[in-house]
Amino acid sequence: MDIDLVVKGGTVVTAADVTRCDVGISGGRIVALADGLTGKTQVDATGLLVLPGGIDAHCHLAQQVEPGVEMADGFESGTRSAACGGTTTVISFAAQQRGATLREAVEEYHRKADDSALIDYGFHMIITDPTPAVLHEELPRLVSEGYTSFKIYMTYEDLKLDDRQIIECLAAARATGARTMIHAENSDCISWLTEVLEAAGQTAPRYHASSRPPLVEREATHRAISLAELIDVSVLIVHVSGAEAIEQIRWGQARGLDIHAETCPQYLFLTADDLDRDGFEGAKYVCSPPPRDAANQEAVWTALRTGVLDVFSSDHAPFRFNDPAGKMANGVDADFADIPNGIPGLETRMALLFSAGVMTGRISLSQFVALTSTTPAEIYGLRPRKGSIAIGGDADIGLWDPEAKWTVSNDLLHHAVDYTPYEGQQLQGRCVTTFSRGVAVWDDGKVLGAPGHGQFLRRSTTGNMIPTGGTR
Ligand code: DUC
Ligand code: ZN
Ligand code: ZN
Repeated sequence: MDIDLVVKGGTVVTAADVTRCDVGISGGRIVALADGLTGKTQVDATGLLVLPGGIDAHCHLAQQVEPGVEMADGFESGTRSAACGGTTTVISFAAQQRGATLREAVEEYHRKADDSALIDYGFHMIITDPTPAVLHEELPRLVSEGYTSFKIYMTYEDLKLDDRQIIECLAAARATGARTMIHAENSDCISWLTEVLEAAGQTAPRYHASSRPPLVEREATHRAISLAELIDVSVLIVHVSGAEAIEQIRWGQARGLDIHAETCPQYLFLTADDLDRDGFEGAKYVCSPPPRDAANQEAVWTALRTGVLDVFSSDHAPFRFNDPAGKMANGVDADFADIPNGIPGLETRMALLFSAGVMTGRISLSQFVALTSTTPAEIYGLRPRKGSIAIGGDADIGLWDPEAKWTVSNDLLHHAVDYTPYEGQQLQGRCVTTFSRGVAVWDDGKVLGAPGHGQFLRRSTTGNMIPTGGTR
């Protein structure tokens, strides 16, 4: 067999197996898994782990937010940063403006991404205006074109849907096979708590956490799961922050409902104390739901280990700190409610979980692969092309050095944000080479990828009815 490239002598890890073998790559695909392969070129992977490229299924790039505020990363810097951290696919968002169509959103985000991305990408739609035309005419067409998932919000004035609208969206998801991601926080609780805190003069960044306590997330998570049960459709709860929401997810799963759930690095590595750093520093950690405390971090670890949480994404929402278009949009003593929500994390996502999860024995190597690549590929309709090291699949591969010790510093990262919330974290394990469809895009500390290499991914539907068959 004529093989273009052989990755030789590494330990190949999938969600099921850990095996010593060579990986043969031709035409951007994996064509052979065996010992003793030869090819036109070869890469020595002795002592390295050969992992499926990461799939970051939740990241915001070039997303329009409020007037005067800008995301630091578009598709070029965002995907560059992702690639340097071992990620080879991002699923970002195409956000519908109220009064506009989903089609307009998708076209707008294609214009932003198509010649810019260094790695492959897809879009989840964000539905903010679920009119009958949007749900019954546009959505089925877009799903058939490969936009097979959408996110809906239970909070944020310009994004949130009421229960009736959520029900309509879930029914449309069931009819089209689309996957629904839900941002579960109770909007009215947040606005009431925010008013109470502001009236008491409690406006520093640390009160962001007080305005969105765990019960706000717990109530909305329960409601989202109950509405999914009503419609008999699977849902995925995004960015789960701690024990109370996890209890609700476990409850839904134990009822036999097909509930998927995602968490993110901020809920393992940050706490509400970070929001209380000196001066305006706490603004660097403002994201929603907010980081909780050490006990909640442990609950998130347990839920990752036991499979209650099955997807690990970054929720990269990049705002520069020292910037009037970023965290300082409303000044350096802004009310917590006026600080743009979101933190960066595309490049550090996998290394943080690898170090604190795999190297400590909290999760196995195969669980790491499942959480960061295989399960998101499955849930979001990218299998069998993405998410594993398998013959016929894309040669999206990260070579990881499990011995590499390093300290996270923003100087080492490739995003366009001027800080990382993980500054100073000491890690073991690092992606040293990333291949996107057989092309090295990151190697030995150098970016080799080029904008425009990334391809748009049309995704399939994956079956989203819960196992009750509508009999409840
Ligand atoms: N919360 C979100 O829901 N999205 C982006 C960032 C954030 O903090
Ligand atoms: Zn969200
Ligand atoms: Zn998000």
